[in-house]
Amino acid sequence: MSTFFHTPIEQTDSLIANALSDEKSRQQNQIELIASENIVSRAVLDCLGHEMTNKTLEGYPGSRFHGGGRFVDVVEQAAIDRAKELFSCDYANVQPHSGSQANQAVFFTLVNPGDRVLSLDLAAGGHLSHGLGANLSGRWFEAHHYGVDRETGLIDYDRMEALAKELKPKLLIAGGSAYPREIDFERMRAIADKVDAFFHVDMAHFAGLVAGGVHPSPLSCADLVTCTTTKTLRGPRGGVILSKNKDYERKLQAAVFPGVQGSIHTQVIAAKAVCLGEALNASFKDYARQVKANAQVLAKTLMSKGIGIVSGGTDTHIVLLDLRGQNLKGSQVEKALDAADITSNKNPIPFDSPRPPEWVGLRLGTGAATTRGLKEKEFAELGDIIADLILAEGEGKLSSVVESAKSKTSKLCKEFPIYS
Ligand code: DSN
Repeated sequence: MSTFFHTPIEQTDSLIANALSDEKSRQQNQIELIASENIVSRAVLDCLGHEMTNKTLEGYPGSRFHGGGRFVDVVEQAAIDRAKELFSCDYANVQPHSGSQANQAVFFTLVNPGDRVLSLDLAAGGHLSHGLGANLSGRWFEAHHYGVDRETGLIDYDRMEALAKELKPKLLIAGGSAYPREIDFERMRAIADKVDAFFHVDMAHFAGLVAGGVHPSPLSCADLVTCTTTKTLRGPRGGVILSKNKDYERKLQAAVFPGVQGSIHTQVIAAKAVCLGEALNASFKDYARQVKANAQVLAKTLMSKGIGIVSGGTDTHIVLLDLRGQNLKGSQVEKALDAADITSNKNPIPFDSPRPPEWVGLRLGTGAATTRGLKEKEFAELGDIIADLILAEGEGKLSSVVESAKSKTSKLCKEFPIYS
């Protein structure tokens, strides 16, 4: 049995070991621009591969359904305390296995099946767990959507208010996956109050910017706030629920467990505690400021080369490209960038087709490459590389620029190594 406890994966499962090794090399040798990704610290990785994964526990610190939980209690309590300190709030639940499950727990707490909810349209940057028909949230709740202004790409708050007055939703939701601008939380709170709705903010994407003090916090406006610890917060995959006060504490605790989940992912909660601790360090503010500055340089560089940017810029880490000017689909450009070792994802732009192959947007994000150490100079260079690839692809001449783009990307990867 001793081999079972000590033999490394390279000697037990070559298929998976090789895929793990290839994935690590891919990350080392590609510039990651997917907005929902980041690069976690060694300390976060140490938690994710730790023996704590063996521990089964249900319930909350000090009140568990299984024995032997005293060290996990230390970890979970630290994660809760750090989340509360980081976001200046009185309630935090760090158990949700994902952002979607955190959102499910919010639905469970605030509304009943069949109730109306009003959230950002998916094509305008919303998230599938906010009422998409194919998602449980859209099956169990009557979801309606507000959108953005066709000209400016900014949320149309007047239309949102008119819709809220007409539909009288029980829940108004802010946030999503691809809206690049700051959201007017105060205006949304006022709209929710006018129709007696709850107000939920899903800050999964920009939580790290809030933590770093470069984005307004929704905590004082929203009834409940959810986020992931992935993305700009730069931690493990998983969700968190936050509230400024303890008004919903009892309901939320029960909504997460046993409402939507059973036992916790103990090793992930340890990793969440570590990432929240890292975000409390002064250096995290520098990182957050740099993420935003890099996104602004990237957007400006691309615009200067004639590439359309939804809303004409960004206030966050997200830069959403509108490829109609080059007559290209997002999937084509995703592939063109991949050929030069730059990772991105096709995305709808506002009013886009519901069919992914027809989407004419591409979403970029600056979190991961900022963690890697790239600053304004390198993001301007990346903007030039990306623009060259897009313009060449639009003219059917991609092969003429790929090799040179690839060697520039490779140089950046070598200059800013990860996990080496
Ligand atoms: N919502 C997906 C994204 O933004 O890419 C995954 O988190």
